[in-house]
Amino acid sequence: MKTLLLLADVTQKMDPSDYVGFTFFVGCMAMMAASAFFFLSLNQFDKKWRTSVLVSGLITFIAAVHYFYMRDYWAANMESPTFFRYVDWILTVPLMCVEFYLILKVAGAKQSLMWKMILFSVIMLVTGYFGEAVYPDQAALWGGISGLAYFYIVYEIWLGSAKKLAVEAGGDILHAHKILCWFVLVGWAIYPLGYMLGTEGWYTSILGSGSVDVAYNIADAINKIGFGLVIYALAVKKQGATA
Ligand SMILES: *C/C=C(C)/C=C/C=C(C)/C=C/C1=C(C)CCCC1(C)C
Repeated sequence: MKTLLLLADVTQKMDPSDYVGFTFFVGCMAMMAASAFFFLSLNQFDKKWRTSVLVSGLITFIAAVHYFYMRDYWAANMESPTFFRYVDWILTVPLMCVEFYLILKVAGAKQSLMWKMILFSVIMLVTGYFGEAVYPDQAALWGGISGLAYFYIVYEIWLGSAKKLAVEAGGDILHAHKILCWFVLVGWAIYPLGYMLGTEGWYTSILGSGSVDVAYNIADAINKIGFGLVIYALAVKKQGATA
């Protein structure tokens, strides 16, 4: 009964012009549908590719659960759910690094590559959280440090050892790796842009202010679902080749 009343409360408060709340709702449904899609497809893959598709599903599923929390937090407080946002990212971004490792394993990728990428992704997110939530008057500084860690990840996959492994693997894997590289370079770049819209720094006079949540929600849909679909398509292709 209490839950029902709470839900009724939240529903009543939804304002038709609340486009931020709208993107949180769509985010919940999109992440949930994508998770169902990845999980229900698992049976068609053999063991080698099942793990990769399973991780795609875990990424969207973890995001779906956080989106339900973020949607309600937004509806109740009309304030960015920064805490839930970063908990989601600290779980899902390292899993995306694991995806790079999993598809490059055929070319002999070592676990050290995976841990290096995970470490830099954690540095990127922890420093970003400091700038957004803990020391907002030093947002530009923390965002800059976060950006360096981001560039390291970009370097590693575009030019570093991950790139070399992808070239060695060749074929479908190289092709998928390239698409994932574009996701990280372009799709992930939406996040620092959203960060700059939502915090104060040297960039504020150039960019102005805007909804950090709309930017993050659009970026999450592109990067989590799109990224997962690239892995799924690769698994389907490889499966066709071996079956
Ligand atoms: C599913 C969630 C993903 C792929 C989140 C990615 C987040 C980033 C690439 C965040 C990057 C940031 C910077 C590069 C600088 C400013 C602070 C951040 C954390 C927004």
